[in-house]
Amino acid sequence: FSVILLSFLSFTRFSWVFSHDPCYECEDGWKQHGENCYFFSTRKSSWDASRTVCRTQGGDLVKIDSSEEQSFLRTTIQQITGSYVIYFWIGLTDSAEEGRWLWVDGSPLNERLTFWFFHEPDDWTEEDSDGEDCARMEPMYWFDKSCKARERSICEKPGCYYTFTCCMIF
Ligand SMILES: [Ca+2]
Ligand SMILES: [Ca+2]
Ligand SMILES: [Ca+2]
Repeated sequence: FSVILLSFLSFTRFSWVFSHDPCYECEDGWKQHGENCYFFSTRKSSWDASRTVCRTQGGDLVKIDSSEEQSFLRTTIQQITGSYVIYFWIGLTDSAEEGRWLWVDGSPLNERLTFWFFHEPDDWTEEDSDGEDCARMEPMYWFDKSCKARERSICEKPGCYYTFTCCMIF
């Protein structure tokens, strides 16, 4: 009987683990998606200042790794702000070399996974003679914008991994 019970328990545990990712948890105010946690800050600041805030919290500005992550961000922004036209900084910049877009971890932008709006990025110089070297999401599409502009921002960091509470008990 105990063997049957044990196999039942481990089956339940594994199906739960694979369908729900219960082993990752986020601090209050952060939203979980997969193994990562996201903070949607509605305080507006420059791209650099927003990045510093994310880093002091153990993360960085968000890096969008999949269409699925993009749609999670879009729907969450729409849910929390109730708005379909609202801008948030993301962790993408071409400030080191014009036209060469890099994520905050130094990796190059995958050209097959971009969500630029029509005609963007345009490095527009009307507002800032330095052009536009930082990316914001709107939340459906991406736009390049002067890094000095003040926007809301999204931070991302790995979730806390629970070995005891969620994985050992099950
Ligand atoms: Ca990511
Ligand atoms: Ca640029
Ligand atoms: Ca632009």
